[in-house]
Amino acid sequence: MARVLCINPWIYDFAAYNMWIEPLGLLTVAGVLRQAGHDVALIDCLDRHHPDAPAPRSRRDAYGCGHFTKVEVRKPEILAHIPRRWGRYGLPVTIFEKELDAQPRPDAVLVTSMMTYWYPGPFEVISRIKARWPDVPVALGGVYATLCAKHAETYSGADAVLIGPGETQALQWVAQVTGESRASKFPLGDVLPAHDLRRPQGYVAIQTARGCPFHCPYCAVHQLSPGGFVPRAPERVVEEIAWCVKVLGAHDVAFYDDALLVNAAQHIHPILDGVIERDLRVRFHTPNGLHARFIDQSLAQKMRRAGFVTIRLGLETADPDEQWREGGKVDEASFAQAVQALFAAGFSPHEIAAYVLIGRPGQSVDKARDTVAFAHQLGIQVHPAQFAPIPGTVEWQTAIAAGQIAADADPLLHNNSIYPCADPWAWEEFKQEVRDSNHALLARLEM
Ligand code: B12
Ligand code: SF4
Repeated sequence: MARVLCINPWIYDFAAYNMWIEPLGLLTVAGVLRQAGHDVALIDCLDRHHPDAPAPRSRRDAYGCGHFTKVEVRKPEILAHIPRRWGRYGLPVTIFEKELDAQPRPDAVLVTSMMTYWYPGPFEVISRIKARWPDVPVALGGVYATLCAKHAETYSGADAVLIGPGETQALQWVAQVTGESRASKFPLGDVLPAHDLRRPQGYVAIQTARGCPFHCPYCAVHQLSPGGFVPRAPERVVEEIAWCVKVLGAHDVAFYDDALLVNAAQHIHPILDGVIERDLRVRFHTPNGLHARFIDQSLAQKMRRAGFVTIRLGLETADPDEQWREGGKVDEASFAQAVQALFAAGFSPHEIAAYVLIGRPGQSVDKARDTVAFAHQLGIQVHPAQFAPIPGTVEWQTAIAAGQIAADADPLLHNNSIYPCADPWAWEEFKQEVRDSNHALLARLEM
């Protein structure tokens, strides 16, 4: 048995808010190592409920979301021109070091990474681990490690950068560096993520399927899930939700799926039937946009009964030509029908919003205004989602060809908050317009 320490790093950014953040990839890998017989521990730098360093609370926190503690730090040179403060979000460094003091020397350390432009967090963790235990092997995995593998291999200081899904790789790597070879006792897709390693946050993230059958030009899902779209067995998903609710005390569940509603009859319907039959009192949230075209009357009603309260629909654009070019995953008619079905099922305009992607290479602000007007006509709010160029995608190539980003750009420049491919002023003004018109819409609907 090897002693494996897993670490979820801090976020370094201009802004960060906890919207049901969970290091689900790391917990999945931890679950696999644990059931194979290794001794696994977690340090979560984004733990908002740490007893010695609770994160700030505000009256607007809802459903387990909220702010992280922020410490302002000097901006990296490459971001010096951005007139915003940069900082480290999460546990104070002193608390992190105390957490390390409390750990016996591990045989191996696993560090995860999320957004490509958040790499300073993993780097900081790795350098602190190496300063304390120079001989303990450290592996880095996750989204940044996969999408920017060369950068990670060159600069992270990790002994190994493991690319892509980590279940098998982590088992093999731990065996290789510790000599402790353990086989998984169950099929890997059947092992539940180790949600219990995290201090209860009131919510959990659940993923019911890997990958996505669509091919949007700006999305990296096919690099991250090279095995294609792989749904889990609905009964295993219900079991996981039941465990999180009954044993871990979760009240809120955020779906991390890329395509939650695809094959609805075989997938989301039986999952929600299971939730309703087992009377799991929980609220569901979809911070990742849903595909509106799969929402009909019966699904909308079931979503309502099962406890959905945060519904985000991917709209991206209401322009039919652009929709067609994007692969036709959404069109005006099916979007409008979905919204009507949700309202008919009893959802309120406070619970539903459309994501509209902004700041894409060459995108017109006027067309985005039309998209907003379309959503508002249907009676739903709009949440602008700022575009982040992702290496390896079609849109990344477009941005390079337009001279908006260099092929070897520092990943800090992928940050969606700095509008890497567009004029920040135009889109910030647009965002303010959207905020104002959202308020006007809600005020009108409440009259
Ligand atoms: C859930 C999610 C979110 C959540 C937050 C998640 C979080 N924990 O922070 C929310 C909804 C808040 C979010 C927001 C955004 N997101 Co997002 N998100 C995702 C999503 C759908 C799933 C990630 C996930 O948890 N998957 C489930 C786990 C099981 O998979 P995993 O993390 O990859 O882990 C596996 C492997 O990576 C590996 N692994 C992981 N850790 C480790 C560690 C070791 C040691 C090893 C060996 C292996 C390993 O093994 C795991 C199991 O196989 C991904 C897409 C995707 N399919 O990955 C996009 C994705 C990460 N998001 C993306 C984007 C663009 C955004 C937004 C910018 C969207 C927007 N415009 O608003 C915002 C940015 C937020 C911000 N503040 O900057 C991009 C990445 C952008 C980038 N440059 O990095 C992705 C890839 C989607 C895409 N369009 O391609 N997101
Ligand atoms: S539908 Fe969503 S997850 Fe699927 S390819 Fe498009 S953006 Fe990516």
